Amino acid sequence: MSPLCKPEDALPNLARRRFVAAMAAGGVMANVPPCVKAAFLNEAALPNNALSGTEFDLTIAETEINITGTPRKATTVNGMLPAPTLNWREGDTITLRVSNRLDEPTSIHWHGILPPYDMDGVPGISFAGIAPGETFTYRFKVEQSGTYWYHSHSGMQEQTGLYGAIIVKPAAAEAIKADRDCIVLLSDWTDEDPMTVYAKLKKDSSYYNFNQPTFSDFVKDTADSSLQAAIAKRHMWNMMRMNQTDLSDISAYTYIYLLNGKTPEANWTSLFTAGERIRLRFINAGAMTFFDVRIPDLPLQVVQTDGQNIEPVIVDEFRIGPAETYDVIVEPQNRAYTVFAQAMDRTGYARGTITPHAGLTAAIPALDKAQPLTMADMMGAMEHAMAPGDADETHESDHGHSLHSNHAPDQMAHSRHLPIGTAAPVRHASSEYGASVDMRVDTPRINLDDPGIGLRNNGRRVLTYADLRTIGGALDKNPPAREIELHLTGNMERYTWSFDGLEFSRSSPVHLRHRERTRIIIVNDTMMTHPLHLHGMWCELETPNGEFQVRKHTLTIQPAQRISFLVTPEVLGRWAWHCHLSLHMHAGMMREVVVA
Ligand SMILES: [Cu+2]
Repeated sequence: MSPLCKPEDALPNLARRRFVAAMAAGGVMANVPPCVKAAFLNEAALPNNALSGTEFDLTIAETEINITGTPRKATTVNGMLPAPTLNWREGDTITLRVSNRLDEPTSIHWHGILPPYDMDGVPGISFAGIAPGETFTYRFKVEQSGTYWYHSHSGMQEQTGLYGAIIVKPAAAEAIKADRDCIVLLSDWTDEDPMTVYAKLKKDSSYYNFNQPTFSDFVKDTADSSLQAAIAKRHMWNMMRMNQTDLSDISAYTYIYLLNGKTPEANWTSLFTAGERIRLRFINAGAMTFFDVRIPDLPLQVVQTDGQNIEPVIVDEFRIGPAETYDVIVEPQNRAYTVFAQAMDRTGYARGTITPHAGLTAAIPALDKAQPLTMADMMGAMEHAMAPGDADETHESDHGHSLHSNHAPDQMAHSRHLPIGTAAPVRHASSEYGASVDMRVDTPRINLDDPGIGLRNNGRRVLTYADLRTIGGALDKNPPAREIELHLTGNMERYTWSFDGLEFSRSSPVHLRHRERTRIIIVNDTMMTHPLHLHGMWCELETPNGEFQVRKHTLTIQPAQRISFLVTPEVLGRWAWHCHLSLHMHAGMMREVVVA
């Protein structure tokens, strides 16, 4: 038996019953060999079958699987969930024949890879999509290395399982030395039809939020402060029609969180030999979930993000947004460890085990307590929190009030615990003044050293963007020739999401000039964290002082935060730019970018 295999005897009875049931159902798990070939051991401890080389045949189909005990249909590649890992080599020209056996159009986007635009796989922007029964051939030269992934860019197919890892070996020697290589692909699964989930959120954006303040919270508030302050706090949040606990749109009420396709109960397990340096390649393929990852008792040396090597930094924990990747080196002792990835809203977790001996497990930590958003999360640097004119907004006043400026009670200013960077002036586009926008931030915070809601002052060393420094610096040292400012906007009640108050369907493309260094400023005018993915070019994040920080394909932007990054579009064509929370993209937080 391969040491990568979870010995079946060690599975809890329930997990085994489910496992056996899944096998009997002839579902996805039946297609996954119970043991990964030992040949992969020194390459990647893969979640399932890996495919290597330069020619690939990928068949997309609907497959019955059983994750929770109830059979459901998943969208699979070659019958698998997660989709097979693709092992590429930098410098190779890759051919991928993708066949669609669904009864709806499909597509595959190679996330973080920079191919010619018509190979990028976004229907309506890079190509027409792949019609049912059709085979589309992708072919491009791979001119980068590192940890990436791929997923459908059609409908809800990413949520229903169409995601897998891409590992690109460098043409030269691997700079990151490790004895063992292991993919840790995190995702979220729901037995509900994702369109039903979407419809519920459209009706009630807090449908899946069970962290909402209750009467007992109110009593606790009154004990913590004065009764009047508690009433004022409730009144203020109510008045703004915001919810302090609105950390995620979708919770474990419907989601089960997966690690390499396995439920916490099924406990994905990988064996190691004591004394080894292990490279863990974390990929967040979740459709709607931020994960906070740690391995209790094991320092994490972060060495790469989004496929780009960084100066190593040691932490205990890191937050990974949808579509981001982090490569981490660990040197475990001769004992078992739990790989613990709790959802940002603390309603559930994904979990796996690394162990030197089959059958060993380590304790599973308790979920952290959910922390409420602070006023700084909502409004940035506080002083002039809401834009003048908010009171004139054309909101339906079904709550008997409208969003109003200058009503932030003074006591809220004391509730912030985070370092707040110098506020920067912002410009709100005129399109932000409309029914698509229920909140604007005038004085956003600009610091990058905030780990984010739920991770502040938790007693652990938590990674922040201020810790990430790409080795070698910026790709293009030229100063920006021009600047573009865009705001992340939304209306929680309507569950619409947009850039500058314009949903994708109402927007026109952003134009960038070929090879022109451009600074892009993003202000998050919402109270949610958004992982923003720009196709076709690297985003080189700047420090608040305008110095190069890190090169990424997906930038997570916190509530009321302003960031700036530089791009040099090297590849002509049409590209997608969107929030990687799947339903935010569907609800309009997407733009086309034209490079000409
Ligand atoms: Cu978003």
